[in-house]
Amino acid sequence: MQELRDKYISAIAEAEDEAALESVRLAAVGKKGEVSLKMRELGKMTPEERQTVGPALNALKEEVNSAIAARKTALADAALEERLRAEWLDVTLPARRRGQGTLHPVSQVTEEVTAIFADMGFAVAEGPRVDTDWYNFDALNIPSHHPARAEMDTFYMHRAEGDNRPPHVLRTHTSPVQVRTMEKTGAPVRIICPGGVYRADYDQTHTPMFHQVEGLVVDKDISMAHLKWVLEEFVKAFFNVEHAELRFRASHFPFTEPSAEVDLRCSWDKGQLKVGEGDDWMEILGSGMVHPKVLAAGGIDPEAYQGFAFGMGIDRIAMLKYGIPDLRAFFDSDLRWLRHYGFTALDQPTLHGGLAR
Ligand code: 2NL
Repeated sequence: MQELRDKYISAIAEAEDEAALESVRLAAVGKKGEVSLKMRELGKMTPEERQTVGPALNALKEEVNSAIAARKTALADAALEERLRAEWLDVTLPARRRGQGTLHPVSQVTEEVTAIFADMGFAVAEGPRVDTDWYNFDALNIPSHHPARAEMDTFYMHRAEGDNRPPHVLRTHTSPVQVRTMEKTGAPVRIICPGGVYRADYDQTHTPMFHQVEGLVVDKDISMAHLKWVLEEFVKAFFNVEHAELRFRASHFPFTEPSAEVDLRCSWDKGQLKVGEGDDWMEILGSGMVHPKVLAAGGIDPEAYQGFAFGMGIDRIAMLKYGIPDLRAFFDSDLRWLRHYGFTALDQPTLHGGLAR
């Protein structure tokens, strides 16, 4: 009995896999197994013999079965360990081969503009693309009857029949983000707001979604001189030139007073733009001193604070800087275009690393 036990216990310990273990089980306690056959011999024994051998065989059978179960668990654990080792995967590795994807010029230029203004102490503010018509229009001194409201070709969100609340709109500029920021933080404010905006317009030079960056500075004793310096610094850094000349042309926006459109001295040589020299002027942005009503709408006392603001088209300045001829191609998702005009994702613009490539 002891021999039988030692034989099977060591066979179980030596079984390398489930199949080997199953053969040991059949040889020991299967229908024709050695232990089972011994149990069948109990009938031929005397009652006295049976009383000692019977319980001993039962105990042996039980010991063999539980040793098999334990070995089975150990084998399964080892198999799992092995699988985990063999199938180990570094999920932090890039999913695609490097160098396949590129940064869209809009993303690249947004990063460039952000780096330049961040260096001058501006924070980036973001907000919803669907907003109330109060934030998009009324707060910006554009009341319902104002022609700009019609001119802006606004996309209005649908309201259920009988729902007479004022509508939500797709923001037509990023100004509502600036109003929200004034409300939230109060003065002083020093932010830029880059992002997508929407107007129902589609032709050679307009797409129904495009990108804008607006800037807002509110503090005590802010004047147009500050605006002029900030914009000059921006233009020099953005176009990588030592010298830039700006021309402020009187204009009109509902949200600024006075207002100015800003032109940049440049030349066009064989379709190549040169900034800071030449006899041409190119309009690059709109700007002005924040209208007192807009400050008040943002919860800021216009008697105590002033501000300047400006807005420009990201897609447009991207076209100028990188010589991209057609605006509509920006939003076609054509891989050949993206590979041609795209930027390396791991080569982000920084002021110290250089903005132009
Ligand atoms: C343009 C002109 C401009 C602003 C945007 C602004 C925002 C607030 C208050 C006052 Cl919250 N002004 N933004 C001001 C002047 C011009 O954009 O031609 N954009 C492409």
